[in-house]
Amino acid sequence: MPLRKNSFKVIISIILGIAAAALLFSGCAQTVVQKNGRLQVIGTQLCNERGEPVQLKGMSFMDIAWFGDYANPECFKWLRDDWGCTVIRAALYTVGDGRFRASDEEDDMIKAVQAAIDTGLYVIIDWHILYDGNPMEYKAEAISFFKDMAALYKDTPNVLYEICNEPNGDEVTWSGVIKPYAEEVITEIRKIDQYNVILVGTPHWSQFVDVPAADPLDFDNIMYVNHFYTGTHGSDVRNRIDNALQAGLPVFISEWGATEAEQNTGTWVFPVETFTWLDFINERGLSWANWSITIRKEPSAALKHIAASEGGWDLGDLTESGLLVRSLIRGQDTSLVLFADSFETENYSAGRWDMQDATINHDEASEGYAAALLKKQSTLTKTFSTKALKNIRLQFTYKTEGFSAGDYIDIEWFDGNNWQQLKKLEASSGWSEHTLSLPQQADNNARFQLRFVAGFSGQAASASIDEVELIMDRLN
Ligand code: IDC
Repeated sequence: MPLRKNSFKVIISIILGIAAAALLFSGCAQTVVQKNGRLQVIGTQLCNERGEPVQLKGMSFMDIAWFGDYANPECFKWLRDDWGCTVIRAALYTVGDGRFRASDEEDDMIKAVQAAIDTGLYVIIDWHILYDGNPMEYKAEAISFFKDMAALYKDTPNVLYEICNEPNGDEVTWSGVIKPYAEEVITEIRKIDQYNVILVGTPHWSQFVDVPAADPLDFDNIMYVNHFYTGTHGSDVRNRIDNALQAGLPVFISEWGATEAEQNTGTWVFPVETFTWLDFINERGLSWANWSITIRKEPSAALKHIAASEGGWDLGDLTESGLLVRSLIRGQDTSLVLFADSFETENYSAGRWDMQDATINHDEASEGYAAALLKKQSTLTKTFSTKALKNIRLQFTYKTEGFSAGDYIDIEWFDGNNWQQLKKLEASSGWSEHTLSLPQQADNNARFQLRFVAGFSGQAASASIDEVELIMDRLN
């Protein structure tokens, strides 16, 4: 009897084990692909297989060849479950390191697509032309690549093809170059895969999305691509999107950034302009992918270099862009954590602190392996526009050592003209966590700053600050 009971138990646990493994990547609920099946384009609208409108939201990878480590099922699962992504764009640069290289990297694409299939996400196979602004330059390679992809994925509803990221250059006109290129490539794809949606780049780095209206493509399930960067592009580009839609062109935003298009290091994110843009595209039900999942040190990178390739990121692993975009994908208007830093990245620009005599403490940390260290006369300052934001909360943890009577840390904020005191912190021998609410004058303030100031009488005193977050709500 005990034996039978045990083998019964073993069988049950094997069955449960298999079921658990199957559920790990699909999750309990239906995935977006299970729910919607094969996509189709009806009028200007992306629809599911029942003809109901769908809006996909998600992240573009910067380069699956360089950052392919992150294109794995665990990472995609995190992007799906924590961020709410329904689409991943796998960018494969045609030219990189000064040479044509896409054909060598088909395996990276296949791996990325498989990770999306395993996690039930839609995935865009992006032929990422950029330096090679004329798609005709590697047309033969593009055709061979997309024939391979179509043969592999013709029966896979997860897949969308993007055949030329950003055509650019004066001679690269719609009717003269891009349309003839698209006709050839689409014809070859359609011989193999008759249904999966195909995205077509438009002139001038995919900003002139209305230009094809005068001379559209004659295929089904085609969408025209628009790209924008909220720190660079404004109402001109939005008007072109509206013109395109009014002329009956389906539009897909396969890449947008909450930063400037050029990856300059001035202002990193543009929350106000980003809200304006995202309201605009969400009102029109347009699908989108944000640039980008990468740990590269650049404003549009969503991840700091400490972010593990398997996901599981805490907010301190995300850059300002990553934090803002995550909240947008999740559809959050309140309790937005728009800045989170735990100093693991030292002077890595993602934290962008102004540290006057403050340093990094590697011996003490509330979590991780580093914190900011204040000594006599040091300050730690963060500048962060709160435009279009309200109810600013500051969260942090701190610990002191060697304080004499009268030593303190001042927390101050800048109202645009003067520094105001928020709180005076006393000695604390253990880590002590705080959330402080800022007064209303801190709302909607383009010149907002925040600082920790060491009010220490001698060199013996020090304070460590860690896990700093700024939390806020949208104003409107
Ligand atoms: C940028 C990357 C950057 C890289 C550069 C060239 O962020 O790390 O050095 O490409 O490879 C685009 C392009 C996209 C750009 C992005 C940001 O589609 O490839 O990525 N951008 O500059 N169009 C407008 C902006």
